[in-house]
Order: sequence, then structure tokens, then C-alpha cells
Amino acid sequence: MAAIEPGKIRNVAVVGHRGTGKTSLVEALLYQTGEINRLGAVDAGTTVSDWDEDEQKRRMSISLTLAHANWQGRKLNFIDVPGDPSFQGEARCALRVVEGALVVVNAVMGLEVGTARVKHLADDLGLARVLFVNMLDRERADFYRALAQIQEQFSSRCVAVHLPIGAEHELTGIVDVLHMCAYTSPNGGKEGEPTAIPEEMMELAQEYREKLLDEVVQTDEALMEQYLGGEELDAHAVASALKLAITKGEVFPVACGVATKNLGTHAVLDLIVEGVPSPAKKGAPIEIEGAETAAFVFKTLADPFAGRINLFRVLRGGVTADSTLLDARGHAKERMGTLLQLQGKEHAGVKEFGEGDIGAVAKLKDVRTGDLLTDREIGADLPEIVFPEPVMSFAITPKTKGEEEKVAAAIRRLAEEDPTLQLRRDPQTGEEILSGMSQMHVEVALERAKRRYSVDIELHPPRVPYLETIRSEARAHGRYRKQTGGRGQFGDCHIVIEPIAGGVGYEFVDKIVGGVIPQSFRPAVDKGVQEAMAHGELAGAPVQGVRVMLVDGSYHNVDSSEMAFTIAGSMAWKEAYAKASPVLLEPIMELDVTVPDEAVGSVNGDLNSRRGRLHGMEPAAGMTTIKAEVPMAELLTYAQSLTSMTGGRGEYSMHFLRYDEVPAHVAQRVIDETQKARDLVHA
Ligand SMILES: Nc1nc2c(ncn2[C@@H]2O[C@H](COP(=O)(O)OP(=O)(O)OP(=O)(O)O)[C@@H](O)[C@H]2O)c(=O)[nH]1
Ligand SMILES: [Mg+2]
Repeated sequence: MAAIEPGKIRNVAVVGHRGTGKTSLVEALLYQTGEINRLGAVDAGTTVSDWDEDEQKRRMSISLTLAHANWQGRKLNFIDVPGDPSFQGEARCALRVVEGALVVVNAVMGLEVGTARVKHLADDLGLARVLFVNMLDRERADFYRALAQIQEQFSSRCVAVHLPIGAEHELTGIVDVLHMCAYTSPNGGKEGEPTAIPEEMMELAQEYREKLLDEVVQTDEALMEQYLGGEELDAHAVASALKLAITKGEVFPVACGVATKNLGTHAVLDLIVEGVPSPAKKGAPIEIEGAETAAFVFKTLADPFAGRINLFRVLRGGVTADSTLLDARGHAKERMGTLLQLQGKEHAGVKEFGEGDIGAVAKLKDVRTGDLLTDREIGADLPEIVFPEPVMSFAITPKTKGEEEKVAAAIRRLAEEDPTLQLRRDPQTGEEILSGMSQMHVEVALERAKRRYSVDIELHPPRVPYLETIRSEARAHGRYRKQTGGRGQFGDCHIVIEPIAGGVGYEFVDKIVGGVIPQSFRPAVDKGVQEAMAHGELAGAPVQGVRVMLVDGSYHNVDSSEMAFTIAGSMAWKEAYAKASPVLLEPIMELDVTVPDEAVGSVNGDLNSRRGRLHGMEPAAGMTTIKAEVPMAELLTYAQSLTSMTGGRGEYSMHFLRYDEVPAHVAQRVIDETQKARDLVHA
């Protein structure tokens, strides 16, 4: 098969809130175009897209999936994107390499928070946006209510191009007001050719056609003149004006249907071909200068059969099988061995992917998400996919002692597939911290680690990285002396410690006059102090924000040594620290919580009980974003609470802000707990 020319390709990411029917819609699109001859169902685990074991078990999408179809002589590449916020990194990858977003909305629930999020991403990337109101057959589905909501909350330029005939279980078909024709529900069969609009729908269809034309002519002066002059508009001219308007984000067509019955797919396929710009029209989503061939890797997958597979979008030129390209990150040569066309988990070998196409390649050595492959060195910066920061952290340990390295290796592999998964070692607590977008996200990762790499991993709440500091000045004397037969030990010093303004850092000031401690032993005092400071006496946390002045001391000609002064330094520190009003500091996070308006009261009350300080609230479209500062220690189990307070409709993100002093009553509890833990260790 020869490469497909860019003008004949349409790249579409299918996005939307969790469970709006994206995977079912992709299935229907593949069925309608004849790619598959049976309409699979998510609930039966038989769809092309949700092919992974984890996905079938949970009946939801977890990773993005690639599929393709032919319609009107065009190649359509679909990327089915999971809707759950746990896997929102996938949407970032997918939207980066397409010209269009097909936003699927649930006709019963209307606009939901996840839909708004991906819509904004698509806005920011300047993508064409087509909306599909799905599930018209469900009880309490209401196309017009969903449409009104979309217009009110997204843009008044969202216009209906398809209308339902009937509603809920009496739905019998849809009308296409762009082409002024109708489709009867195929009830899971193949959709037939368009038919005439039923008599009783004619008036409504006319009304909505006018609304559509009103929007379209506003984007095209010549059409506007004809329209105002009462001329009959040429259908082709309207279609191309609409296409241009969609491309430029001036009009957003709203389609509708029933994915599980394959209703509306014919019309939406037409709409994609006509409304989403081809790569030739739009130009590459990432501009690359100086290379003849360039491909952007937007996702790395671990495939059960083919090993590692990289999905890429051809930005320039064509990628041919068995060619060699350079990886711009590692500068290594990579042989593009077997090129694959993916249909869910099915692979077909191909010889070439042309400019603008989306394909896959197996068995590259060291290529991962975000990498750029070119035919020559171009010295350009890597294009970036901006991923959301993970919000949930857990400490992880292997179930079997000694498998620490195996665990880390497995998680690293998984993080290559999914950059919203992060593994780091907390230098303060020494724990391995795994962070992700949600508890489910992390649990899915652990299941995969177990299945693929045979490691059992346990999750624990992470320890809070407390710090300690002092509030006042203090002076102390440290003297270490030992006489055991031959040569003894002698170190003796006086130090003064004081808080550093701003509360961070450490300074050591040598104020010795007259050589009461020889120059060569003074750094040893510094060392002893710093060693002791690594574990403060309150909660064993590192101490910071202290200036230590070495002011006096004495030495012994024979017995003094560096070791003796190190010990004396740490003795002096301990005494001084106890007298300098030490306090415990805790990390404060900035928290953004988005919840349905009706949950604001309980969420705010809950934040209050978590020692949170509210900063503001921003209501938007039935949802309110609450901004607050909350101690990290109070947020370790926040996800579960938020889910129960909002019926799963709340979302949050947080990042580190600063350290604050822990209020006395809380500090005492932390100190007691650490003391208990220490006693256990020593018992
Ligand atoms: N009645 C009805 N059910 C539908 C329709 N579309 C999807 N469903 C059902 O809705 C549920 C979710 O469908 P999916 O296709 O998995 O939704 P999704 O948007 O891919 O879900 P995520 O990928 O997890 O975000 C499944 O039980 C589908 O059978 C529809 O048009 N009508
Ligand atoms: Mg899905």
C-alpha cells in the first residue's frame, strides 16, 4: 500500500467525560465503514478499542487506542481517549497530533467536568471541534437541553447539524440539517443510505437549518450577501464555508446519535470528512525545520505480542519501513523496522506512512513518549507535551524483601508509557514515592507491574516530609573527653545558634579569635553540627534555617582530633537546639478543587476541618473551583473524601507552596507518634 496523501487524511481524537460512549462510538464508526463486521460492546469486552485486560475488567478505557477507517475515499485515523481524569495524560498525547477533536457528550448528563477539560485543551491547540451528543435512546435523554447547555457553557457558536427524530426509547432516527436528509435507526445494523426527512420533522429541520446558515454566513462575506439578498445558497458553498469556519474554530457543529445502535455514524463520518481539516490544509501540529523526514512519538505502548510499540505522527516527509532515523533526544540511530497500522490490538504491516498520517513502529531501542525522530540532526528543542502534575502520592515497598530494584525498574518502564506516573525517592523520609493522578491510576499501574514484570508492590500513605527550625538564639558548650590508657580524645567548643531570616538554609560562621581552636579542627565542629541537624530532636526531621557561630573552645596538643571535635560539635548542637525554641514545620499545599455547586458547602466545611484556609471560589457553569491552602498532612486521604462528598464528580489538583509552623496541638501529636515509632525501632 502506498502512502496516503495528506489531503486525504483526517486525524481525530475522540474525547469527553468518562463513560460518554467514546469507545462505543469508535466501534460504531469502524462498523459503519466496514472495518469490522460485528458491532462489539464495551460491556461484553468485545470492542476494538478497549482491548486491554485492565480495560475489559473495569469496563472503561485506560490507554489511548488507535483505529482507522476509510470513508469517502479518505483515511480517518481515530484516537480513542479515556475519559477518566486518572488517565488525562492520554488526552494530552492524543490532542497534540490531530487536527480535530470529536467531543462526545452524554445526552442525559449534559456537559460534565471532564468534557470541559478536554474542550479547553482542544481550544488551546486550535483544533477543529465537532460535538456528538450520544445516548439519545436513554431515559431522560434530551438533545435540546444538552445543546442549550453546550451553547451556554462552551460557545453560542455551537450549532446543531443533526436532530433526533423522536426521543428516548421512541427514537427512530436522526435528521441531517446540513445535507437536509434523514437516517432511520439501524438498531445495531449498518446504517442505510439517507432518506427524505419525515413530514412531521420538516418544520423543525428548516428552523435548525436556518440557525446553522445564520452562523455559517457570518463567517463568509460572499455567502452573507447572497443570504441577505434572499438567494438560494449553493450547498457546496455552504459546506465549504462551514468547513472553513469549523477549522478556524468559528463554528462548532453539534451532531447526535446512539453509538450502541450505530445511529448517527453515517452523518458524523460525513461531518468529519467535510469539517475536520486534513493535514495538508492545517499544516503540521509541530513545526520542524531542517529535516526532510520528521515524526513525533506521542505514545509508547507495551504490547503483549509485539513488545514495545511507539505511536507516531508523521510531521514531514514519509516514514518507510527499514529506514533509519535519528532520535533527537538521545542522538541514537533507530531502525524503523516493522511499521504497523493499528486497529486496536490488531496489527497490519505497512511499507510507509506518508506526511500527516499516524502510525506505529515496533521494537525501537530507546524511544519514548515525546521523542522526535528525524532523518538528520537538526539541533531543535524537543516538542513538548505538557502533562498534568500528579496529585496522589503513595509510598511503595515490595511485598517480597529485597526486590526494591525490581520494583523500581518495573515502575520506570510503566512511567515511560505514562509520564503522569512518577517515581522518586524522598530524600527526607527515604521512601520511594509513587505519584499518579488518582488512587485508581496508581492501582492500575501496580496491577500492570504484577502482570508484566511479576512484582508485587504494596502501597502505604507517604510520610509527611516535616522540617524543624528554631525560633530563638541559644548558646551551648560541647566537650568531649576520653582518657583510655594511651592517647585520649579531646574536643571542646562553644557555639551560638540563631534563626536565619526567611527560615531556610544553614550557615556556619567561624568566630574563633586567637586560635583557641586550631584552624584545622574548626570544620570538624561544623561537620558534627550538620550531622546532628539531619535528624532534629522533635520529630527526627531535618533542621534548617539556622546560623551556627563557633565562638570559643579549647584543645589539647596530643589528644585533640577531628573526630573529637565532630563529637563535641554535635553535643553542643543538641544542647543549644533544645534551648532555642525548636518548632516543627510542615509542607503547605495549594489546592484547587472543582466540585458541583451543590457540594461547595460540604467541601468547604471539610477543608476547614483539615486546617485549610480558603482563598477564593470561582463559579463557572454549574461547577465551582475552590482555592485553598491546606497542610499536606491533612490531604493524604483527600481523594476518597472528595469522591464521597461529590458522588465522584469532584476533581482536584495541588502543588507545594511553602513550609509553615505546625500548630502546637498538632505538633505534639506528630512528636509523640515519631517518639513511639522510634521506641518501637529500639525495643
Ligand atoms: N443506551 C446507550 N448506552 C450507551 C451508548 N453509548 C455508550 N453506551 C454505554 O455506556 C457505557 C460507556 O460506554 P463507553 O463506550 O465505554 O464510554 P467511553 O466514553 O469510552 O468511556 P471511558 O473511555 O471510560 O471514558 C457502556 O456501558 C456503553 O454500552 C448509547 O448511545 N446508548
Ligand atoms: Mg472508552
